[in-house]
Amino acid sequence: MSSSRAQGGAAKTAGQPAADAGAGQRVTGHEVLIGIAVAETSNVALLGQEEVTGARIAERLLNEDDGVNGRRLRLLFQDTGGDEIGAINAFQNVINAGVLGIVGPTLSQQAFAADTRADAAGVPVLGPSNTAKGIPQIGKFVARVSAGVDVVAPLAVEQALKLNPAIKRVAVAYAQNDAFSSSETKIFQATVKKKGLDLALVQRFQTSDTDFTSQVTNIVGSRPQLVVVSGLAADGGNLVRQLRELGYKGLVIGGNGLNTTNVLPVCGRFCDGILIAQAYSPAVDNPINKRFVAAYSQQTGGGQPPQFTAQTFTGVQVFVEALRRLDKTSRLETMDLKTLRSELNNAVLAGTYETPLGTIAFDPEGEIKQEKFYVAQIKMDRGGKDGRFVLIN
Ligand code: 1QQ
Repeated sequence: MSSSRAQGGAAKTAGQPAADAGAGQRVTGHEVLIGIAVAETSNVALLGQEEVTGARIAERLLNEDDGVNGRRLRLLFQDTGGDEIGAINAFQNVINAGVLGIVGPTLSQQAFAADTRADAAGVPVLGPSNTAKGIPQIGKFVARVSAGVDVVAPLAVEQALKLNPAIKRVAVAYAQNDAFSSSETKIFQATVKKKGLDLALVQRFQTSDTDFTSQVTNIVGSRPQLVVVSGLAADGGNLVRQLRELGYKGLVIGGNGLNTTNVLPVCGRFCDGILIAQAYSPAVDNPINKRFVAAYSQQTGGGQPPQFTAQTFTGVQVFVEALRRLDKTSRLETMDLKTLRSELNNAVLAGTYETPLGTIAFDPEGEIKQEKFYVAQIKMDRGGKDGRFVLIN
């Protein structure tokens, strides 16, 4: 395995990257280093583990394709854990280790804290799963391959209305201590109103909550025909389970924080029917997605790649393709690290990429331009233990 691990755990404090980080250093040793700073531990690892898988597959396939014009791609993994301080430390560790760019972190909540540090140090960041409003605007060095809540979330509401055109009353619930959940719920609430539906209740919770008795009692009391949950996988899954246990029978939409099969053990048979909008389909018909799907399937004994795996693969791919292009106009070894990071950032934003997400590009602020989105519904097996995300549009 060619990937490696930065020194020091997520909890250890790394040195602050200097404002002139990388000045004087150069790419040497026929190797190109990219940092992967995502949640490998904590509750957020329910989402982050799928990202590690995507990065590893990208490293393998891109090296099979001659790496960066003959140089080996090496990924430097650093666990962020689930919070802001872990993300800041992980970013600082990989920056100090000399990465050219960073794919990470897992949560928008972490990105608002850590991306500012990378931006100040002049290190390009590609957010693999940072969908809150305002992420690309953090700074010039911050872009994302994860389409924002404003373009993705409304599709789930439209799908719910197709499945049940009689829906009139809607309750939304969101984790008020999480930046992504607070951002996504705004889009859901605006969509509900735009569709002429009645927003019967806005219920708050915390990502650390495990007992949702009072929240689900309020929700059921508001007599909704659709419940929309913006939270993360553990809390969101628990809320849905307790909502069903209390007898709610209508449709449920889960936001991007529930967008993983790791939610299935949390809500079990009560996950059945949850609608979740998707920025990825394994059926995308291009050569790179076919290779990606085959590699994932081989690795997992026949599984289909989930969205976060595809987005993280795409983040690594974008850096590598931008570096290949840049190298052809200015050889990487001729630039010092500071210049190279800055030129890489420009190259990332200038390119168009054929990826597992389809054809993508970026606007000048670093927002992804992506063409197609989907909606999946969770189908649980009879036993209620295993299940699948089935694309329904
Ligand atoms: C964000 C997200 C997360 C729920 C993805 C893991 O979309 O924090 O922006």
